[in-house]
Amino acid sequence: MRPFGILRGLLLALGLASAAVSGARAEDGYDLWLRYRPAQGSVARTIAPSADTPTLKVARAELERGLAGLTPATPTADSPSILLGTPSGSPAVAALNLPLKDLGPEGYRIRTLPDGKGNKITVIAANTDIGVLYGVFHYLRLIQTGQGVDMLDIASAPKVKRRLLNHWDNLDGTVERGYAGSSLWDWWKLPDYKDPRYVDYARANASIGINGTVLNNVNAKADSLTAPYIAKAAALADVFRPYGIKVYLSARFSAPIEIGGLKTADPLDPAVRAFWKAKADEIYQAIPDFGGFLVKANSEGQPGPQDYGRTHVDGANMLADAVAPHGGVVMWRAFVYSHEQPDDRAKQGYNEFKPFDGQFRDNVIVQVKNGAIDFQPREPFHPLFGAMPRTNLGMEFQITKEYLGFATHLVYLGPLYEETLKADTWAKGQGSTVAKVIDGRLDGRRETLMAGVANIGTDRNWSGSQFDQANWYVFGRLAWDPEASTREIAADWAKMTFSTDPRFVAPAVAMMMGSREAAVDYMTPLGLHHQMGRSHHYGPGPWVSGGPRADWTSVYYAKAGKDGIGFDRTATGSNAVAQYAPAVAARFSDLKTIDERDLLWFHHLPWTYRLKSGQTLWDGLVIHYSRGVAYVDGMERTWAGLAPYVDPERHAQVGAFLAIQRNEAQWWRDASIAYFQTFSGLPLPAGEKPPAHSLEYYEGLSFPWAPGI
Ligand code: BDP
Repeated sequence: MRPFGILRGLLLALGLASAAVSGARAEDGYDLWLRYRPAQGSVARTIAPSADTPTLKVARAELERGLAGLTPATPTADSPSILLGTPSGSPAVAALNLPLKDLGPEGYRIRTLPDGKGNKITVIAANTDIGVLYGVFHYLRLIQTGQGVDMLDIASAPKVKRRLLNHWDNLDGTVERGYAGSSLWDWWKLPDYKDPRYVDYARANASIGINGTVLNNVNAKADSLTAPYIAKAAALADVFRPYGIKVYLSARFSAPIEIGGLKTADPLDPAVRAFWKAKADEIYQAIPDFGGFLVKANSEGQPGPQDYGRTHVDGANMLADAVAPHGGVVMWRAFVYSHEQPDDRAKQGYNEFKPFDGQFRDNVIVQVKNGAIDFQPREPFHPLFGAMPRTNLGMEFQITKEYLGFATHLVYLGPLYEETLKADTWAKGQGSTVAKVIDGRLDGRRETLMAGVANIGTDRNWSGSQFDQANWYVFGRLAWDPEASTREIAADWAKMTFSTDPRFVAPAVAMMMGSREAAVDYMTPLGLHHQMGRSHHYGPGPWVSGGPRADWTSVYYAKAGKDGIGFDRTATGSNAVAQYAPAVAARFSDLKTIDERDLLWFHHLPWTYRLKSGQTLWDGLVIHYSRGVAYVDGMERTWAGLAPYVDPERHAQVGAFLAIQRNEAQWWRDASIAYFQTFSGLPLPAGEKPPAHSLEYYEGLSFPWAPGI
């Protein structure tokens, strides 16, 4: 060995040795929550042979991989063993007669039993292979989170049938509203080259129960439906299939014209109907378990049935008929609002869809965003939830943080999702929560859906930041169980992703749980909404006005003036409240009963209006902005103190991002105060610092290269 080589070897050895001591070797986040680092208190196990189907093979491989990492000791002859399988595939499992009937096609049971030879055996059983895989991930999670696995009796089944990611990925590799690099899908090299990363994508999704993926942007190109692109999608479907993940495609409504040589896309035209039938047949030929189509129609300039004087029902049912013989579905988005329509944009989705309740085919799911505007930091639940009992209604959440600071703000979205799911629609009296609409219980619906707009790209850490992985994670876990606790999910994630040490977990989870409210505070407190920069949606832009349409401006939503601020959606204003059940409408309408978090969403109030705290509205606003900034300060301090528990690479990245967030939170506060003060004309409350710059300075900032457009 040359002298340099010896030195390098020595350094490497030293480096490894010291990393081993601190238990914190360099990591870049690629492994997500599936790191499988040695855990405490677990034992090595042997795995009994099981049937050799593709899914059981990956289940077994995952278990081996997990156990090898988590419990590196070599199994001995008397190590307890694990049995995997289904009653139909494994006589050993069948002989146990475990209660599996109520667990459906994806549920599982994990039970520890005596093996008859003085030892124990843990059985992971399900009705189908994919249930077994989900059970394996649950079992590994127990070890990863430091829970005992000696005596288990666990059963779990998903409450929502379709748990989908929606990728807003374009064929040129860009991702609309994506902040994590380029699209994972290398369309150009597919189908011949399948990036090994696709397997890790599938593993990660399966580990949280996600069972479908819409590969392309809702602002779709018809090319995705041509033969070469169907072959590419089929290649991805082949990779994902063993992991229980079905492929879906966004369909451009005008495809019959663009790729079918027709003069029209009128859904009642026989040639158009024949085009879609043939197209569906062609896709199912290549992808027998294809999930179906997602459609954005007559929304933000996308083509749709209304272009031909037809309705959403005509369009959706026509596509539904094309995929029905193959068992497919159509997810038809309710995110519609029209330029020509002078009415409050918040009302338009409901107005367009509610009259069609009961008219959509059984294999149509109307996919509704969580709120009536557009994924804002806070929105009241969408009034369509609870209002269409004879229609399958699916939830669309945004995981990518278009309106919540992109990838660099630490904002855990669990509480946002939970707030919506727990909201009471009162559709059938008290307790008619959005969660019950989504999982089908409220109206006895079986075709159920939760979709999340993905935050995944080619960044090594997948999501653009370490903590944004938690948003992917919590989405999957909530889609499995919309009533799960997002605090517990945060704790699981933090333990699996970083450390099980309670000195890490408690402060990290506390920090995560308050982070969304902090973002609301420094961006849009007290029910304000849509105050971001124009088009890229980066940073504050409360002054945004003019341009092609009023409802793309900030001033339309805040309605700030000398007389006050806020959008009157009560009976004296747009009366959007009337779209909710009477009990809900009454609560939102009445200043005495409305939760102040929604105040300016529903009310236009004078600057001197008294909040419940006794502060004036103006003072309260300023104090909320500052509180948000202070929370980020606190996160920076907390994170600095967590260095002993986190590898240096990820610790440094999170720290650097928190510094960005701190500056941007201050920017949001200062710019918003500088702007709104020109209307309130009031001084800042005592002790509040004036904005660092003039309003002109903030208005003059421009970001032509902001990501995600
Ligand atoms: C908005 C996004 C836009 C999407 C649209 C949608 O700004 O890029 O196309 O939603 O959901 O939030 O269709």
